[in-house]
Amino acid sequence: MRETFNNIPKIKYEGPKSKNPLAFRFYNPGEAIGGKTMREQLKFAMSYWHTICGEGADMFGPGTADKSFNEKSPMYLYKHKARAAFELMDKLSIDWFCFHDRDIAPESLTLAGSNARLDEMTDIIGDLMRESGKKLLWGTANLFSNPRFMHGAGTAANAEVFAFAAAQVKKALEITVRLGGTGYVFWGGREGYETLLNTDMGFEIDNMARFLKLMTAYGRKIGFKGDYYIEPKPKEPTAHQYDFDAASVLAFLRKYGLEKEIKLNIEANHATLAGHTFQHELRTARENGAFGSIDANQGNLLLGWDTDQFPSNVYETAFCMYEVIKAGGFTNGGLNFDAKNRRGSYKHEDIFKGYILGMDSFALGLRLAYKIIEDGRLDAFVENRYKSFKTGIGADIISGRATVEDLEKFALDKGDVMEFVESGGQEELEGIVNQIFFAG
Ligand code: XUL
Ligand code: CO
Repeated sequence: MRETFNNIPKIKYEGPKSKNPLAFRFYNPGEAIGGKTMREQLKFAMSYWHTICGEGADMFGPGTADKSFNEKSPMYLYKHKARAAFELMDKLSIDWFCFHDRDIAPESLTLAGSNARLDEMTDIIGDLMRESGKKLLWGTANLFSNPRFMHGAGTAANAEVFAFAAAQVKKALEITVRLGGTGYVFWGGREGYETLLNTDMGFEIDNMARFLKLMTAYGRKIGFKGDYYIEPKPKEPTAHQYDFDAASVLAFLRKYGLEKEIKLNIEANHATLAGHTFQHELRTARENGAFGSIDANQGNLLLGWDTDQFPSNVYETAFCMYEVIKAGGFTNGGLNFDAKNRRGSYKHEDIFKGYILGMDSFALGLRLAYKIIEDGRLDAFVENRYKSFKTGIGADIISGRATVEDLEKFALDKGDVMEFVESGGQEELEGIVNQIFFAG
């Protein structure tokens, strides 16, 4: 088959000292860490939209990267994109991918026409998957680009748009099932508002729940066995997105009885846009039994929008992998690089360098997370910090035996409790982290 990235070799692991820009320095797919290979632990996925479709357009100018692959007719172009996607995954040893319906097949003038194109491309992608052994981590529907979705999809002010969105997700679920997808993502797209002056917020959120109930039930009816995820995001494109962060999505799911059916897909840059750390969002998901999958990227903290950069911050990847390990690892989820090259990194080889950076950063993160756990000082500090709840009055609080009167008697007897209060030790702990990371 004709190669698309013909100047790029298969990327190999060459070790930390390699100066080859097209080699992994830390990601060694077959190496075992924590009883599983890095490949199994990290479950890297390619995002079809950024990687195969995104050309780097911004508010001030068109794209700089050529993803037209010298093809003129739309369906030839999308067939070429599919081959390029599988070539790229093969060369980077990426086993999984994720797509929106409109990434894999161009939209036609009618829904029926769009569905026919999707059917054709699904067959082609299915063949490429069988030949290569690559797998679909999750599918989703693009309910935000077409102008009909300007006021949202499930939360649109028009029932006609709600119906169209449902039909589009129905098809996206069907192709996800046909391709054996292990997940399906609901990212809120334009589900939110610009101003409350024109918005019935309660009604829109009720409709969002109606939409999700209909669609999740339909997926199960046609045999979808994987996980459903909501991907929280606080803003962009709308000023206020209903799926603001992990905690607000969990409250929404519980209000409408959807918490058993839908987990969370946590994205690093969405976390920071919400004013949280990536680890905070992962911890919130994990503590609520809702941890599912990850959109791996990194924001520019000086900017107020979703820059979707390839991750390079190893502190972030280490504490992300710490949460993943504590959650018991991925089941149906994985690490999807919802990340794109900077507009100035416009060459095909820059895509590979972006993925190499992201995969190496997560490989380092995985190695460092295990070091933190093996070192044990951080976990021991936290465990020890709450030790007063193990015995005496603390144990009575936990078991529910202690009454308010008991607590008052205890406090009166003690007189003052300041002598029991210990240091939070933040600086000591941050120093320990640096020691674990850099002392070899
Ligand atoms: C948008 C975003 C989406 C979802 C899938 O910020 O993250 O690409 O991951 O719709
Ligand atoms: Co995302």
